[in-house]
Amino acid sequence: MITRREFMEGVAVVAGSFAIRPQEAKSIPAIITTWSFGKKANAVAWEILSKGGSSLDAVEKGINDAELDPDNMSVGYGGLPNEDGETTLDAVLMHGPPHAAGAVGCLKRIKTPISVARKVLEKTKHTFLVGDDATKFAVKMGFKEEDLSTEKSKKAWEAWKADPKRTNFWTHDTIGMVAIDSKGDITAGCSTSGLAFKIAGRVGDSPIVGSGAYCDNDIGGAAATGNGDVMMRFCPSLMAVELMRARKTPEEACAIALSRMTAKGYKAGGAMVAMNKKGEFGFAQVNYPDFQCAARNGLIDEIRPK
Ligand code: SD4
Repeated sequence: MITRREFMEGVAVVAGSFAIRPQEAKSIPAIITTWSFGKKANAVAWEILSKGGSSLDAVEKGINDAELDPDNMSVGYGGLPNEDGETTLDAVLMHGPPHAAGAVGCLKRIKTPISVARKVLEKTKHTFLVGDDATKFAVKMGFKEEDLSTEKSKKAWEAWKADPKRTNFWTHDTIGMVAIDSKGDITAGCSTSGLAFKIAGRVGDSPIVGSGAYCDNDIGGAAATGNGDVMMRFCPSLMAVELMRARKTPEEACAIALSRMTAKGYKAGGAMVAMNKKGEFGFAQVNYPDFQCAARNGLIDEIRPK
């Protein structure tokens, strides 16, 4: 078991961990989403949750909002491409009641990977489909094959290609979302175009169950954003949920999960959001000072830290 002292030591190396005031944050339904654009995604999810809808629908539709936004250059349509100039997408959707997940990695030419992940979850006995074959599956399921690049994403790639000192870089917009509905059912999801200008074929942490997102219907859920090549070595979303099972608060769970990376000497940037069965929120970041997240329930609709 992790002691309070170990937790404090962990936090000392985690560059910031913040709590939403507890009295405002113990109400269901509720949603917590990575990054400030999560507020807009939460509004879509809240429409569903506030009318008694399911967390599965709320997380899918909330994430679709970011995927379909051409100005969000790290998720879905308009996401920054790989080094060959092609945008490839990763997503996972995990639903608490059946403890089931669907995921797609390196998905091409489909704008809404979280919805393809939902088809994997609901229509197959599998969990994870990848690459062109995942696209073929999506087309069979009725999705339209489309060009994912926008003028903006093409220009960004051309500028990168023309730069003799080019390197790939982290974009700050992977969407990770955890929701609990009025029945108390939990869903967690994550969707991204990943590392900008990555090597073709690279799949990050986002579509990996337990890494990009995870939930246990008895305990809560968590989602992660950041340097996925490092984060996936720690399965931080699974870890955060297990820490909540061991009675850590969501905030403590996120901070401890991230401190596992620093304890091994990694300086990679990463951030997490988590929510427990009571609808309490928490989040933390390490070497990711710009990180913000957005939480919503019947009492709050806010971005933290401010
Ligand atoms: C990845 N974790 O593909 C993602 C990137 C990310 O905000 O979170 N960006 O490694």
